[in-house]
Amino acid sequence: MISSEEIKKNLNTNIIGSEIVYYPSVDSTNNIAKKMAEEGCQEGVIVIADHQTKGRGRRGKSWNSPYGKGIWASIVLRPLIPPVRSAAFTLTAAVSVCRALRQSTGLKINIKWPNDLRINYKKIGGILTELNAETYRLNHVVIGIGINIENEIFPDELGNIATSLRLESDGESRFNKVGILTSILNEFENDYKRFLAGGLEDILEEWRRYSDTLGEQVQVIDYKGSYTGKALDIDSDGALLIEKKDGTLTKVTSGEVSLRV
Ligand code: BT5
Repeated sequence: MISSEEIKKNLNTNIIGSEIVYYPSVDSTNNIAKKMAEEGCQEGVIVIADHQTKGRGRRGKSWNSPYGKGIWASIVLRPLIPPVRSAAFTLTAAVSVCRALRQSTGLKINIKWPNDLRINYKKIGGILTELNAETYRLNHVVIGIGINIENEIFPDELGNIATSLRLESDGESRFNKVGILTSILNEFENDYKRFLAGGLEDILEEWRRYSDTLGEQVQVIDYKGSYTGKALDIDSDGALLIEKKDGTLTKVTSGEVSLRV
C-alpha cells in the first residue's frame, strides 16, 4: 500500500503535494481530483489510489489499474496561462515521468506522442490531462499519471501492447513505488516551474531525445482520416509534425499514432 506520510517525507517541493489524499480504491483518481478542484482545493493536491475501478485514458478509453500493481495518481494545477498553451502540460509531464523512471530504474524508457511511456515499444504508462477552462481562462488542470510497476499479467487485449517495470526487469526485482512516485513528483515540480518561467523549448528538446517515434514512418488516425508519413518533430503547441508521402506537411493535434511496420 502507498502511504501518503512516506511520500510527504520524501518530497522536495513547495507546490506539488500541498495535500496528499490516499484511497485504497476509487473509480478514477482524476475524477476525485477534478471534484476537489471544482470545490476549490489548493494547487498541488495529489490524489493516489492502489486500485481504480474505472481508470480512464483519452476519449473514453479505459485504463487497467489492478490493485497494488502500479502508480495511479492525479495532480491538481492552477496555472495562470491561457488554455491554448495547455497541450504542453502533457508533454512536460511525460518528460518528467520519463526522466524520473530512467533515473529510478536504469531502464530505457521512451515517449511516444503524445502521452505514452514505453519500453521496447510497449506501453508502461500514460498521462491523461483534463482541463476545466473558459475561452481565455484556465480554471484548473488535472494531470493523471498511470505507471505499471508490478503487473505480471494483462488482460488479453493488452497482452501484446502493455508491459510493466517488473516484466521488463529480471522478474526478481521489486520496485519501490513510493520512491518512484516521489521522484516523479519532484521532477515534475521542477519542470512545471521551468515551463511557467518560459522554458518550454528546453523541455521539448528533452522530449525529442526520449522519443521513440521521431524520424520514423508512422500511421496516423485523426479527424482527417487515416494516413502515413514520417514523424518529423513536435512544436510548442504540442502538435506532432508529419511529412506525408507527397512531401506535404501536416500537424496532428489529437489522434492515434502508431509505428508503421
Ligand atoms: C492514456 O490514455 O494512456 C492515459 C492513461 C492515464 C491513466 C491515469 S491512472 C491515474 C489517472 N486516473 C485515471 O482515470 N486515469 C489516469 P490513452 O493514450 O488513451 O491510452 C488508453 C489505451 O491504453 C487503452 O485503450 C488500452 O489500449 C491501453 N491500456 C489500458 N490500460 C493499460 C495499462 N495498464 N497499460 C498499458 N496500456 C494500457
